[in-house]
Amino acid sequence: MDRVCAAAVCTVFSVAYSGYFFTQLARHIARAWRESAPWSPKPSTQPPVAACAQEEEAKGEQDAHQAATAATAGPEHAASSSSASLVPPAPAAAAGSEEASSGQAGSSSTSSSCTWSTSSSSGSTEHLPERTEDEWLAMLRMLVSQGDAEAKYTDLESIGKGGFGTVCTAVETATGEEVAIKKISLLQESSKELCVKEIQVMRDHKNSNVVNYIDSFLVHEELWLVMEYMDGGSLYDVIRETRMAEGEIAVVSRECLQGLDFLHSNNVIHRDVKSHNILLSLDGSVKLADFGLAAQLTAEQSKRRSAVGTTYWMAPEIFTRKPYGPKVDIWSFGIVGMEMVEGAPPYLMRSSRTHPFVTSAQPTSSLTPLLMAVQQFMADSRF
Ligand code: 3AM
Repeated sequence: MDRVCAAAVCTVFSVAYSGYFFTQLARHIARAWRESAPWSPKPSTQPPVAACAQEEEAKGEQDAHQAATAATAGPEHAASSSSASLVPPAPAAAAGSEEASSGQAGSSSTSSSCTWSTSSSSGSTEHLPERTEDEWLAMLRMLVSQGDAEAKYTDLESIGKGGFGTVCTAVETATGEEVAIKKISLLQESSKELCVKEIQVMRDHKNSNVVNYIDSFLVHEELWLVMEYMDGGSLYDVIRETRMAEGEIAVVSRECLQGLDFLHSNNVIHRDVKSHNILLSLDGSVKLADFGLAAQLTAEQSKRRSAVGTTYWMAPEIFTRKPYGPKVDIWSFGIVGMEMVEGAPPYLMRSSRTHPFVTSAQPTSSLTPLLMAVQQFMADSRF
């Protein structure tokens, strides 16, 4: 049964990976063909759509930067700005700030794994203007709603904790709707940047396989990110408590791959795909969550280089500090497939069992005769 499940997951993984590869290849060929076609409006190294997107991206980046700077200058500027429209969808992150070691202790309950994002000192793939903490805060102020969240939501009950803060269930007073509120402390360095990105990605990429963003507020020193409540818990909980049947693994795989396909077709890389970040509802819906480490690719920045993610799920190109794209999420999802079959990602227990060659070693005292013989040999050879 294990083998059958492993084969099923491997098949899903390889089909997804190769499907992805061939889709990209087909797009690449189609683009090259369009550009070389005699009726092409004018020869260009960029297809027209991409050139347009590039202009908008650059403009958006500038607008956001100006808006952030204006808002930093004083609250009246921020108040006079219409909120979301001033901030472009997920501008590519500043190398220094995105990469700034967030030390975001993963929400992972897997003791030896960690979620991290570290600075990439080399490479030109992520070189954009660095923002200060104040600028990120200004952007955040423009993204969030102005109301009194503590009045808008009642009956808050904590359902879990992560490195970022806590997640609560709550009831929206006006509608009686149950929601989940992720409370993220803004006191930690880089947390404001992660909050900005998480809001932007969730707000701008709504899909039936992505946890639905509802609203956000600044409450004292916290961001309250209000989202749909997923009453079935995380895939991690399911894996930890049960053994999933083949059909269940297949349906979860299909739903997650649909979510990833949606994100990737919008040039978003999740960068922290793992069972903890896949949430379920009792009605059977399966959704990707936790977009704090997500990256928006642009025409100018079609690859990333930051070492970001959670160790056991991380694709080799991230570890080896090579430029990478959306395929890293497919690798991580392959590891999720292995979690669903085997209950844990590969190598989780590796640190407590080393290779038999090493564990069969003699005690260190067994080296003494060897060292004495060497010394004797050296002493003899001196005469
Ligand atoms: O601590 P556990 O793993 O039980 O699944 C998430 C995690 O639960 C849960 O909050 C905990 C800390 O991250 N969680 C996060 N977002 C959620 C949501 N939208 C959620 N649970 C339900 N709905």
